[in-house]
Amino acid sequence: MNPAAPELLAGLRAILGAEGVLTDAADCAPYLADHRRLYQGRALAVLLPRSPGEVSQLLALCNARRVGVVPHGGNTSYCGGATPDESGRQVVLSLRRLNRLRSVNAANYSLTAEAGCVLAQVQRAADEAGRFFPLSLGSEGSCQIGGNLSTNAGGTAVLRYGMMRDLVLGLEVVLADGRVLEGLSGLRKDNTGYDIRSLFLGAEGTLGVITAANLKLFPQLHSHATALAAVADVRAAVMLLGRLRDASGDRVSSFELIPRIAIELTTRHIEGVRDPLERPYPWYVLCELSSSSATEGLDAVLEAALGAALGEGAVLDAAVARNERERAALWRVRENIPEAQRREGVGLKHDISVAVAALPDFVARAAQWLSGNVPEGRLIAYGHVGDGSLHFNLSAAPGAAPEPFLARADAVRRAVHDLVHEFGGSFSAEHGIGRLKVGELERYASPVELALMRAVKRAFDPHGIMNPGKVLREE
Ligand code: S2G
Ligand code: ZN
Repeated sequence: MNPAAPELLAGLRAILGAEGVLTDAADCAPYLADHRRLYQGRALAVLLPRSPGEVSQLLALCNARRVGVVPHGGNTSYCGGATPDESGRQVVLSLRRLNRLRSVNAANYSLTAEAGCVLAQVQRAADEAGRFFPLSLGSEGSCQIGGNLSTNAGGTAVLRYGMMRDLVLGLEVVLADGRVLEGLSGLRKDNTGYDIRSLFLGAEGTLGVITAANLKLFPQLHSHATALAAVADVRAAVMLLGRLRDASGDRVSSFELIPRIAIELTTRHIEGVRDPLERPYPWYVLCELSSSSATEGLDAVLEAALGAALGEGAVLDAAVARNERERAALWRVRENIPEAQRREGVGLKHDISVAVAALPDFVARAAQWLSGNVPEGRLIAYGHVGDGSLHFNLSAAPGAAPEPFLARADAVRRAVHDLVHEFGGSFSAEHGIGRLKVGELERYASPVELALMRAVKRAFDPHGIMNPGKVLREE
């Protein structure tokens, strides 16, 4: 432990109390490894502030001592964004105890939550106020609002409601030097100078610590129509999206691509999941219409649109949910794809996006490269077609040796990301950069973008204490 540590820890305990500073190895362990177990870090301490004031004081102290601070939310990052490095010189700042729901304003359609609030807690609070908070993720039972904001989370309702960036009315942020940006106004219109607050959304804790947010609420949904439609290929899926948007008065709230292999993996590995259709098809789409009106007859709209598509061969088969239980069963297939892939064995993940209309060509080109270069891999391309965003994952074929398959990871990542770049797409559609994709950002961001990002980082965090090594390499 470095010689200055005892004094620093004493200063931190004076701010946070003994219970707010963890140093015992067992207490710290849950904060030192990422969700995917890609990284195993070490920390001087794990800090648990209970108020923005405590965050302000601890950051001022760490900034003065040049001690790296790693903000930590629900630890559901796919890129190691909340895990300290191996030096043992950084502190982890957990927002877990900064979790008050400060206010719910139904008339203003807004809610103010502290960063440590779990997403499901915010969804419930909105519902109890007769409103709806639309961010929906598989990890909603454990991910925290601060992490959702810091990674600009997406999920399965982006098509209708946008990403987390689109759901924010205001932010409270503590800067590296302890100053507090008070920006929690519930205003929908405020054109007064630079949009400073937006810089913190998706910054992954590298510019400051988000301690609270004023979030947009929406009218509660009173009707859904949900179906799993079988299609021949990705092009048919994209065409079906347009068809349903037109037929429903743009009521499509989710539109998720599911390849045949994902049906096989979820029925194999996930308790209670069955194939919703009688026979296998190459591709499927889970589509959902929703409305805050109970009298729009969305079921009839969906059935008519799918019926017409079936008649023309644009859709090969379909299962329309007749009740809430069947709707939940269809969603269970989709939401368990990541877990089913994990249980199947070793895999490679790519979180990409291209223009929606370019998806068919991209998938065809990438699949062709993979079949020629990774014969032992099985493509699992699934996810948010409506946003042009796919989880372009590979699973090792049954019987394939894990090591040689994983040894191909760099070559596969390079080929997939270079192709995404050729299509003008993004190599990180949802999951951010964290530590895992720092090199990819340097490769694909333009020199102007990188120069501006570095200028912002220097301006907001001149001593580089905020989540060092994440998003941008340490200077
Ligand atoms: C999703 C999972 C990411 C992955 O949409 O379920 O973000 O690569 C994810 O499995
Ligand atoms: Zn996703």
